Amino acid sequence: MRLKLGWLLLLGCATNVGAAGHLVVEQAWIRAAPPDAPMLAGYATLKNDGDAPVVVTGASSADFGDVSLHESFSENGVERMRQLGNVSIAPGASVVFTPGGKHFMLMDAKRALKSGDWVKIHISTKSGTGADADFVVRDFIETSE
Ligand SMILES: [Cu+2]
Repeated sequence: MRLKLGWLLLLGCATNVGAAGHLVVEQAWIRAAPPDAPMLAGYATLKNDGDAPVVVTGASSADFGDVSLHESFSENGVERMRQLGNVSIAPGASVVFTPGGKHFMLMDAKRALKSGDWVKIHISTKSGTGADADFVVRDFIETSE
């Protein structure tokens, strides 16, 4: 632990001495959709490899007029979605955004996106600088995990 903190200070990553959260975005992708789709959905694993909680407050992208955090749920057998509030991630924990659950709702696309394209999305956090992530556009592959 002492060694790790030492490294942080050495690299100048820590803006204040002490515990800090650190957001890492993995396996980020956007589900490919027909060109006339009114919205797209993005998914990723958000990991906190810092030693304080990370609170995700929102997201934005130059490629979309609006990006928000959503969660799908089913109510009386009907699939619906709602706006998510802040998403808190404990140190060492991950939150998975995945089809049927949490997702990034991407509205008002500024350009046509097809399978294989990349989109940069900024994920904002309450303290700190957040994270920039590259999302690849691809078809949904059903996995049996
Ligand atoms: Cu949604």
